[in-house]
Amino acid sequence: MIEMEKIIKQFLSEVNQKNQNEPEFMQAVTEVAETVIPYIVSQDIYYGQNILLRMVEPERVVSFRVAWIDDNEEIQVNRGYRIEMNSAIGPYKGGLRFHPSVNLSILKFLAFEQVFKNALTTLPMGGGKGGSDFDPKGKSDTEVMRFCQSFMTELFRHIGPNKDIPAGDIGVGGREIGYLFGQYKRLKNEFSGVLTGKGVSWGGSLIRPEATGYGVVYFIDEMLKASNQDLKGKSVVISGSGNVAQYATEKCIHMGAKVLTLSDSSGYIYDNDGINEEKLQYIMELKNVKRERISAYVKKYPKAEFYANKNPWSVKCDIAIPCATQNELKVNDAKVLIKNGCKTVGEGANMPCTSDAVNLFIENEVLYAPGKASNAGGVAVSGLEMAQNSLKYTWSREVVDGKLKEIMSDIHSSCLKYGSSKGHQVNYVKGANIAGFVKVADAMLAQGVV
Ligand code: NDP
Ligand code: 2IT
Repeated sequence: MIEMEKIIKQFLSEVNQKNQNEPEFMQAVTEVAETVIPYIVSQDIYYGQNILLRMVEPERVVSFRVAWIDDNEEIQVNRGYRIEMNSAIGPYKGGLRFHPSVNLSILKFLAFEQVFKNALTTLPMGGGKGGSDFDPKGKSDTEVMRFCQSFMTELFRHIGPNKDIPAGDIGVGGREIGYLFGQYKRLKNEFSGVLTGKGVSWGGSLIRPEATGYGVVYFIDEMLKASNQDLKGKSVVISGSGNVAQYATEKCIHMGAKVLTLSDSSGYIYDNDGINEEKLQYIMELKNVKRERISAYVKKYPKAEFYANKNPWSVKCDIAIPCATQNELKVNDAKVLIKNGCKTVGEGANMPCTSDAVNLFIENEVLYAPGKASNAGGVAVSGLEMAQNSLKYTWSREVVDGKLKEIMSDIHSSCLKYGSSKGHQVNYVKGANIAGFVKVADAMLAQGVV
């Protein structure tokens, strides 16, 4: 045991040496190393191949200037990135994030997680991530369009339908994908499946907007079923109010659970009666069309309460689904959730729980699903969008939703395969990390040292 700790520590110190000032990236690597290295050491085919050391080194990192002109005719300069992390099992695939906090560390952590997540989907996709420190909040539509066009004018030379296929993430939804796609098509004179999350009339897949949120709830349902429970009647606390939070809420409502909260970066709303379909429609209009703050909810529904600058983790619930951003649920929040009787946590966001919070959940036998397993439904349906683009065909809602459900169930089974141990709660972190690792590592071994 002591020997194993030494091996892990040595590995992490080597990675840290090369990646200083990248705390989010090191956080993601540490979690993988702690679960995967003991497995590598136990398997002759992987031991001594330095596979994990190869996996933490991106195949390629592109960083570029994005200059554009705002509505006041002032010149603005942002930084754009694309991290092409791993292409062992397929072309690079992963979203673009537009948020002022975007930096190399955050995108490398997201790209690293994406490699494992995409492997878990059962579809042939490598891992990548990109974005910019551009803040779409408060910008006019034409400013967003000009930014997207400038961003794509550099990005287009690095991507392609068989090379690297970006999609949305925080701050990048249907509107941004439209502007990015338009500029790519214009530059290449080519109509292709280079991006996913496209509109349904121009190559998009039905269920892609819903997929991440629906997928999280399908995954939570699998976890509950495996411990002889179900979602019906459960109280749910959700953070965020963007794409993932909205459709997680919708699926919870469909499955008979009661959603009590939603949030944004200015605070959270608490609705003791539960957010129903009509209230959710109002939120979708508020966030996606008017682009306003979640606090407006309490003006429309005065029985609900708004708590400024707070997260929703103090609200008593059976299930928590963090759907906003990384490290939004800290160890003190985890303590409060556990004290209030929360027994299940499914991550909709990427790495929303800090490492201490995750460890506390596992120690207390909370059913805890890491994002790379539970939020994989979004990229999985992106994979299905790519398949439909290749076929030049579209599948119905029912077909895509059926495939999504099946994929979430397969991911759950993969987690059980590597995360079960007699007499213990399933460790979904260990299960997801090892299952993702095995698929990518086998491909890397077969393809030689490249
Ligand atoms: P959206 O941009 O649609 O929504 C993001 C939501 O999170 C908003 O409510 C936003 O509030 C809130 N938020 C963002 N940053 C912060 C912050 N620093 N503090 C508090 N709240 C914050 O993004 P998505 O719903 O697409 O993404 C949410 C999470 O899900 C991210 O972690 C993303 O990586 C992950 N994810 C997304 C997938 C997808 O298909 N879209 C797939 C898998 C994972 P505000 O408006 O105030 O900024
Ligand atoms: O984090 C994620 O999995 C996403 N933002 C979706 C990526 C994709 O390519 O659909």
